[in-house]
Amino acid sequence: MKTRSKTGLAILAGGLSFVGAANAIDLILNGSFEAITGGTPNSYNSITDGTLAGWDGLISGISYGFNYFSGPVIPASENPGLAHSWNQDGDTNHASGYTIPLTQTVNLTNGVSAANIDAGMGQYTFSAWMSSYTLQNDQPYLTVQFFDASTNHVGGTAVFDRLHSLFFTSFAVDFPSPSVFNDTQIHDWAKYVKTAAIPPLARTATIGIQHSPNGTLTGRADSYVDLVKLDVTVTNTRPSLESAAPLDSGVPGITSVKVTLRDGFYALDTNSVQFSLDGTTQAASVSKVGAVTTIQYTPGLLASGSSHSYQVVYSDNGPGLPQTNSLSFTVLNYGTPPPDYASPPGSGSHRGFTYRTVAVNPDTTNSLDCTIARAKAQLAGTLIDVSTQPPRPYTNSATLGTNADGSYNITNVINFIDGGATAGNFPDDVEFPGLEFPPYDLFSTEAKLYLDLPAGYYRFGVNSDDGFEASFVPPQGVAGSPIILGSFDGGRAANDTLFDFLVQTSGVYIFRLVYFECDRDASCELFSVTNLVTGGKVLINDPTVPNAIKSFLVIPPRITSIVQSGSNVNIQWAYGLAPYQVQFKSDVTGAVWSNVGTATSGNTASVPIQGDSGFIRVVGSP
Ligand SMILES: [Ca+2]
Ligand SMILES: [Ca+2]
Ligand SMILES: [Ca+2]
Ligand SMILES: [Ca+2]
Repeated sequence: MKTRSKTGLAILAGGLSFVGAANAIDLILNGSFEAITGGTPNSYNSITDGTLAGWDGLISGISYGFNYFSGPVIPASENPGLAHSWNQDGDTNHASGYTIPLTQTVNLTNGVSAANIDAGMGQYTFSAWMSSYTLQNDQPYLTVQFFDASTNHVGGTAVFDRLHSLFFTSFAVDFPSPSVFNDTQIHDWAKYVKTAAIPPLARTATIGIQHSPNGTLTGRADSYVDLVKLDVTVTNTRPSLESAAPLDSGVPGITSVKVTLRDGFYALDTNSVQFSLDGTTQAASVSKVGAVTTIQYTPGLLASGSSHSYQVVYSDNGPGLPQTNSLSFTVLNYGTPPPDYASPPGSGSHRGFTYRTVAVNPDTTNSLDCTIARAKAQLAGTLIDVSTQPPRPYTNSATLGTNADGSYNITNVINFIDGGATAGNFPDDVEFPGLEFPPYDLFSTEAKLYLDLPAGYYRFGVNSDDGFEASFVPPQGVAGSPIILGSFDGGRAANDTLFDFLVQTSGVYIFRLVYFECDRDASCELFSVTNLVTGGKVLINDPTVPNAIKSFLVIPPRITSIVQSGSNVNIQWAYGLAPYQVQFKSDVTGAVWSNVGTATSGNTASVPIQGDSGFIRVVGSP
């Protein structure tokens, strides 16, 4: 994705640190991080936890030549100097995970008079180069905020997040030509640029540099930043892009597109706004409050894994040409169970699900893989104990439930823990079924839930310590493979994995959750996210929550085999609750089914052939 701003003076997506103003003044002191002092000399020919004039907080540096990023260095035409900042922290104890920014506050009136700012004639161009360490997922995050003479916040907050494409212009390898943002160059040096009006009444601007709250932190932050600039100049400023969503990857299949634009000296003409999605003009809602115009459009369901672009074109009450902002996003991959995997909606009975636990003897000294494959073998009884002679499968040391397969019927929720008090998102955890003398290691569990799901788009989540795999499975007698929805294939502390799916046809679907524990703590929760925007979570089948998704223990009998044998047909069926009654009718429109034989607790029957055609069904107990 790229953001492109067009003005009457310059049309270039990247390559200019300011647009259309030859006399811009950079207000930032030491934005190239060349002269860090104090702290401790480090092995990268720079300083660790030093200070630098203008900046408030601790700062570490790395000299170019220690190239821990990917791709080329910042082009010489940008004058990157000899070093870049390595990490930055407003918290001198490093106790806050590098989320308290290193800051620099500048006086805007050093570049633009107060009268010009208040007339909307102060323009700023905020720019920086950002990269990160190739072996970790740390990322830098920059902000600029404006304050009036009484230090009240005015205007919006501009954010450069190296994880996101908003205000990204180009990678070093392409500079000064624009690049298409992508995740494969996530550790390359990338230039971000935003040009907009200084909000009227603003007197100071504060730049912040921190670790991206949208990334993960490993050890010391590797949030590489160089060439931070805040160029200001006087011009008749124009409206500019302030925010846009969605962006980049991982967007749900149902989403709403929202763009905000902020007026400059010239005001946006709301009647001029044109919005298009994937090249097609759409009737977006346009509203304006104060200086901010909001454009919103909600498309229908977007295909799994599909890529999209959207564009806003708008004019203002000045003499310039219309401006265009183009943005893009990609929908995450979501599962879609085939409609024939479902039993009819409302056909589930007896609230609950089955849960089966398989554990190795607690005093085993063997180590087992911490993987989904190990869990599936353990549940299938095929996991081999190599310490036995001859090697044979592990025996199950968990206490078996009363169902034929050793599972338990659970009537409420999956909110299990081994030995501890609480874990995950929901309190009131209980011990895993079948485990009575915690703590256990190296066990696996399987939950089977018959979920009554109205047609729609869903987000589920599993909070697990350690891993899991969630899938929809075809019922017996229906061809098809499991639809894998989400998984975590390894060890971790209790953490969420969210996954989306689409139900095309309302019905009762068979949902399988395989969970496994490796060592130390163990816990598992299964929940739905009731609101994709607010992220509210509800445990599946929670009897105390009216909008919880319902799970059932029983779905109607389903004939799995029908074979002629002389003057009979032999049928087999699965599911349902015994005793069963086989029934027949010769005409599909006939109202009356007649019983064939007497009720049976088995799963097979032989039905005499009557006439040229007929219909057979099996009815279970309520
Ligand atoms: Ca530098
Ligand atoms: Ca790190
Ligand atoms: Ca819990
Ligand atoms: Ca664990």
